[in-house]
Amino acid sequence: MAGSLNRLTTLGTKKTLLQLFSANSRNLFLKAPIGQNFSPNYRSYYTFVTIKRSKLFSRRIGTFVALICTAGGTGISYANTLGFGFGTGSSADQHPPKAEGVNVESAKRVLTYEDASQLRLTLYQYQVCPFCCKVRSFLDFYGVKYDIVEVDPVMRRELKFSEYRKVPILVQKDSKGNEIQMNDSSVIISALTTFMSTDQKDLQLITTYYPKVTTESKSFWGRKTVEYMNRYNIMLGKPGRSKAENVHCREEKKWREWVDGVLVHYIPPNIYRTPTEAVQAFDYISEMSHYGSVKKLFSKYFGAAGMYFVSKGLKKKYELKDDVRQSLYDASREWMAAVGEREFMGGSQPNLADLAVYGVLSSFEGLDAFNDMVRETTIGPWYQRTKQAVISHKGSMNN
Ligand SMILES: N[C@@H](CCC(=O)N[C@@H](CS)C(=O)NCC(=O)O)C(=O)O
Repeated sequence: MAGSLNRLTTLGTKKTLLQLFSANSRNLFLKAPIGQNFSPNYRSYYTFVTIKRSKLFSRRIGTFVALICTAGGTGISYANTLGFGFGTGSSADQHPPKAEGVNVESAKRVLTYEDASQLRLTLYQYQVCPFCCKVRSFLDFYGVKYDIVEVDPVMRRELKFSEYRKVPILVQKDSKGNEIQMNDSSVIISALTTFMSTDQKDLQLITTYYPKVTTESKSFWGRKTVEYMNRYNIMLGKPGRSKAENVHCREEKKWREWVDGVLVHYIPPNIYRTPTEAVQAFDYISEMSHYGSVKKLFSKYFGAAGMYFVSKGLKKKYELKDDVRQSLYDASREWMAAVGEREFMGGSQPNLADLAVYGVLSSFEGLDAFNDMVRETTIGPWYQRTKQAVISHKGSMNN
């Protein structure tokens, strides 16, 4: 099956951003061409799709403004992501008690050929958003094919079809052209897991199990906050799980909540810890997001400067230690203590908690914060095992 997969082969954005913004530009933010072979070294299992853009700005002055906005916007979107509160809130801030370390295999969830043939998925994402990385790690592990639309973090025009203004969004298009939209990384993962592991194959119906709750934010910016109920619940429909399976499900759910409520908030204060690290992080973000050279330069300095200061606020908000690395190390150690002697928390294969922790950590793999964490804790071997399982689609029906 691997041979038939599409993947991103080269970075298709050859024009500079100045050219792209010039009066004659018709297709802004062209994405990469489509290749045919899957490389196990490449992290994901997808095809980039091209979004046609109408002219955004016709004058070069627009370029300058747009670049500054992009840098700032990337930072603000990322800060919003992680609950800094530019009009959005975060959920699941509960710190779970220590896991019992249950020694039971997670029930094998497999995507059958029949299920897979029903799925035509498109992921709207930012390449380095931890929540998007989490969804990709899930899809890749199960060998689910999907297209990717990289969203521009400032204009977010690619999301204009949706009321929900965050990424990831996963859209399923059935053979009749009906579209089903799934929002929120954890809802996406829970809904697809429900689809895979039960007789319920009506994805539209499954999404109704995760109803939207909108609350008015009390913040100065006063925007509405959208949350989804049951987001960590797999809807099995019928009882009859063994006691051990129930314990396993509770453990898996608790640690998935921990990822969104705790772990993810430790990332920005660590990757933007010093001005040098902030520049390194923005270099990485622009590289991974395939920014053009001018956009890269602006995002590197404006974005890095902005996020350096924003991350100080996040450090305070989420009560990280003075030396923020220590909080990251504590989190890694806590996770490894929960995994215990097991190969994965899920036993001999990753469960949804393994995939969530891996996905979120993979968003800053290679940066100083990541390397320090691997050096100072025992998380490295587990991380590599999980990565291997994800990139080789260990959860797919072929394995
Ligand atoms: N709870 C959501 C959080 C998603 C999120 O915050 N995404 C960020 C990008 S990493 C975003 O779209 N931020 C834009 C904004 O908040 O305006 C999830 O798990 O998917």
